[in-house]
Amino acid sequence: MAISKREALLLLLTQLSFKNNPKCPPVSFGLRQTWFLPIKSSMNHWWILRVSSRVMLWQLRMLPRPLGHLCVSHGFFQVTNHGVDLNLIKLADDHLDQFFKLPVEEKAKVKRCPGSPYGYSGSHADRFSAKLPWKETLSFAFHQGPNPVVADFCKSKLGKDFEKTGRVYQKYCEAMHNLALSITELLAISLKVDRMHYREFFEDAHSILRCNFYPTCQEPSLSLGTGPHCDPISLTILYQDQVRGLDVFVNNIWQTVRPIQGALVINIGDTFSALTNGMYKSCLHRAVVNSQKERRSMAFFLCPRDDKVVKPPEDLLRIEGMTRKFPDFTWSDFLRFTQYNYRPDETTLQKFSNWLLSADNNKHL
Ligand SMILES: O=C(O)CCC(=O)C(=O)O
Repeated sequence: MAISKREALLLLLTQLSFKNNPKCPPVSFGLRQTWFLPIKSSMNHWWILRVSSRVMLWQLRMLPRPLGHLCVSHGFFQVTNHGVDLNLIKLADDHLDQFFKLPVEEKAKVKRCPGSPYGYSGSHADRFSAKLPWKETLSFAFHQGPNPVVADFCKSKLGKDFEKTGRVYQKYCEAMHNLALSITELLAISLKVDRMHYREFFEDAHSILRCNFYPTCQEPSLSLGTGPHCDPISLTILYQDQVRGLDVFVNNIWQTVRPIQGALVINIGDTFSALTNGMYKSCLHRAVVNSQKERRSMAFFLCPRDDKVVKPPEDLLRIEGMTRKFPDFTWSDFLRFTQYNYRPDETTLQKFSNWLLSADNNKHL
């Protein structure tokens, strides 16, 4: 990647503060005040670069460059100083236990129905007949509107005791939705397309919050919390507690995403990858378990409204001189396709495209 003299000078000046972190591929940068620039070294090692506030203006100009670079490579990064109230994140984490420590018969009141992504599931047993994940999940549907959908869900299904929990997750989803829109803006800048293009596309998003609880496991080497998969959705914002568990498959090896206090892990999903005509990658990842400590995480999945047509902006195709890699599709069709298959992986989007384009496609999944 060619860089200007000024950028080269900046890199040179700041090399002293480089922190070599080969085990941690996803890099961090802040959306406010303190910025971390991701730089990939020639040895495929990843660096976290903390840039002092004195070079703020340069950072603003430079951020989209490395951001684009890592999205082309694997699409995982961490954000600090993201503006989401850390007390809200802590509160949401605290409320996980209030639900997951309930007796099984109570949790079963919100049991996920087959085919639905919402509600409680102990190990996704309804979807998988083998290699069951070592985890429990609670998922909520979220969209902005006059009714607080998450709070209403908790209240109606779990009763009065969970009204506060519902309000916490409602606020959490609203904060994640806003952050997700800001990130789509940064991604648009990094792609040199109209800054508002993706923000407007996702403004009426119908997203999902999935809370994950991974109990300790006596035989962690024989089990996985979440098996290897790619996210079919658009963007994931993951909060993970301080227990390591998230791995990303980069450069043909599994690499741990080390938890950073206060940071959120962002990754590109298949649908956003399609919105960039495959330029930005949706990468295989998994969650491992351990015998010592329980682990908690919350994944906010940004999804387009069901009927929105997913296609890359014309500007991008023109700037990059690309031809279309995937046909137009709607999120609801893609979601249904993934539900009828095993875990989505790096081949799923292409298989879906092939299916859409195939002559015998009668559009009935
Ligand atoms: O818990 C994690 O770290 C990852 C969870 C995940 O990948 C998922 O819920 O899809």
